[in-house]
Amino acid sequence: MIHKLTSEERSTQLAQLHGWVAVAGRDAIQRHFKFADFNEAFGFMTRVAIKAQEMDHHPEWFNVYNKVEITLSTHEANGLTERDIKLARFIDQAGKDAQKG
Ligand code: H2B
Repeated sequence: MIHKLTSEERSTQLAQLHGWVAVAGRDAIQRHFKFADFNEAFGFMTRVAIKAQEMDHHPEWFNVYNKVEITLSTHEANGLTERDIKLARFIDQAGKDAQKG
């Protein structure tokens, strides 16, 4: 079983990410993205999907046109783990160029 982050590890790691917030009532983090249009949003989602498949670690996400909401948690651990942090770092990088606001 993968190690669930302690609250200390959690806050250290979260401080190094961009715009991720804790989800109320659940050990998970969430970030909202807004892109110029659907094409930019879906291009971003495609890059994240390829990484997720490689990592065998998948986001929970919701897309409407140019908006993407992403929630990360490790189902197997029922909480936040290093895998979520690793994927969040990739997502931050992938979203950096394309993001509008
Ligand atoms: N993604 C996430 N977010 N949490 C998991 O525990 C998880 C996953 N487990 N992707 C993987 C797939 C598992 O179901 C497969 C069988 O390896």
